[in-house]
Amino acid sequence: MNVLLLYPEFPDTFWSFKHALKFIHKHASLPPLGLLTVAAMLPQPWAKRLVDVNVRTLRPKDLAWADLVFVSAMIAQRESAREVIARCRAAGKTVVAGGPLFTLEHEQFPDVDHFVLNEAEVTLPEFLHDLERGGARRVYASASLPDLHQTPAPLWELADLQRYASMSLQFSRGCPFDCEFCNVTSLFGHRPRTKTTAQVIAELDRLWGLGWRGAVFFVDDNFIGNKRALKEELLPALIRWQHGKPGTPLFTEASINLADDEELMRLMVAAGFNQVFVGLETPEEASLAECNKRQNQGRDLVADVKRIQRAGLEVQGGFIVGFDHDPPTIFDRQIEFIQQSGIVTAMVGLLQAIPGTKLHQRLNRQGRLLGHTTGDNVDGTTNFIPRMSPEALRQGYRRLLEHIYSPGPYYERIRTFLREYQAPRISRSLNGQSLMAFVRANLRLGVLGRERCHYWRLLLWTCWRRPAHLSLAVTLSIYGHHFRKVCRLSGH
Ligand code: B12
Ligand code: SF4
Repeated sequence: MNVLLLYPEFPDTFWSFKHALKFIHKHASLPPLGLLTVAAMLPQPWAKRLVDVNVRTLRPKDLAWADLVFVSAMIAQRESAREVIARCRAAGKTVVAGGPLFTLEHEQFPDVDHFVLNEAEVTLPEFLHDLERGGARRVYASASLPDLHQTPAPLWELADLQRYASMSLQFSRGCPFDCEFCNVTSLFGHRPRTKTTAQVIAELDRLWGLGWRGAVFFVDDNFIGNKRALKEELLPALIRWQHGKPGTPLFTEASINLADDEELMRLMVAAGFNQVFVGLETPEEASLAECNKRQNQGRDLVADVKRIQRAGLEVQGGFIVGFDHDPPTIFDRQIEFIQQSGIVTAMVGLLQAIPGTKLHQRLNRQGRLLGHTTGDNVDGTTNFIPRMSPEALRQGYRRLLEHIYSPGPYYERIRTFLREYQAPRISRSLNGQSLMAFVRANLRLGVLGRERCHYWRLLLWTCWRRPAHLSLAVTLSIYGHHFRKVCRLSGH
């Protein structure tokens, strides 16, 4: 059996980092970990190939080779998923689909032969069993949440690793919190289910064995969901694993209560973490209460962010506007919040209601749903009737983005951050690739870019005040170029 693993294209968004990746000659940020994990669960004798449309085109001969095509996608890839499925159909191939997009809306894809939904650890064995007997059903779904101890290591060797900026690895699924808009708990539950430390170390060894020397993203929904397992087992093992190696920078996602635990932050930094994405959402307490973001309520969120930065972790932040309790002043308050916190990579999205979430259920009950979400919460659209007038929301959102990504405030935020940031134990190493990125940045941002004065001022300031962070200052300047491009902002 020849199985083609097919990953549709992401739109050009904040998350694609497309305009930043050009500086380091990479095609995509991360490989499709779900498909690589599923590949490892397929019968060993089957031949497997991966086509990630984000890094290379799907050719007719790829389809001609395949007996079965396995497609994975999240909502943001919906359009590209439709296109590639239509091509498979036209080529007469049997299509098997799974992953978050299909788990939520499989009935929208009449051209798919088999849906293997939810977590493949549960649904795939039954599908394979039925397929072998020639009687596979159309839909395989299950509400049970598997133990990850049996999850095999992803087959990274199927991917052309050099085309990606980072590798991804998963330690846990699920999150103890219950934010109303979030899809994680409806898909993966509240109890964080973890792999064993031995599994994680074996996966890192495998990446190392394949020659990977770059950063690794722990794609956990909330890395600190099980603090005891981290402190007692995983982080000490990661510290030992890094020992004697040049250092693999790690990054992840966590909730803000990370700021309360000095020991956890210290161990994470010692283990190689230098970046963490935190859902901050909003400075408006009533909106935090509305979306049940309990862990963010009643805190000084700016002080929390600075504590994490001082520990040696760069904080990337998720912010949302469009809550029912957002006052008209929310846009200015978000701007102030983001500028003060020194969160350079601030992903500000308009609230969207993803099917399966409590938010979706509530808006449905209230008769406020307007249709599908695009799955891209930074494209300026929403799929429900907001309390604020839609025009005020759209204009306020646009103004917010224009402000925080325009060069003045953006470069000012980099300085605010670098003033606070404690150099991590393992930082981005300087190599040929980063030197080339530096040369390109000098040309693209420092000569051709309208932001050139801000760029050179930042570099001079960094050399003088925070010389150890020069490479980081350049990286963040490059990200700014990407954000301005996707927001279609000028370089002024
Ligand atoms: C890494 C990640 C990303 C990366 C993706 C990079 C990449 N190349 O894959 C990036 C940063 C680009 C990203 C972006 C976004 N993401 Co994202 N992301 C994740 C995250 C944290 C991990 C994904 C992962 O690798 N998981 C590990 C693998 C092993 O799990 P998996 O893919 O689910 O696969 C399992 C099953 O689904 C199944 N399976 C998967 N595919 C297939 C295929 C077949 C054929 C079969 C049989 C089975 C199967 O088997 C696997 C093993 O059980 C997930 C959360 C999560 N826990 O999954 C969110 C998640 C997928 N993202 C989500 C969202 C909402 C987004 C954003 C919209 C964020 C935002 N707020 O703007 C953007 C959208 C993209 C854009 N605008 O361009 C949602 C998905 C919503 C949805 N239903 O589509 C998730 C679930 C998180 C959440 N908040 O709810 N994301
Ligand atoms: S803390 Fe993050 S992952 Fe957990 S429920 Fe809230 S938004 Fe989802």
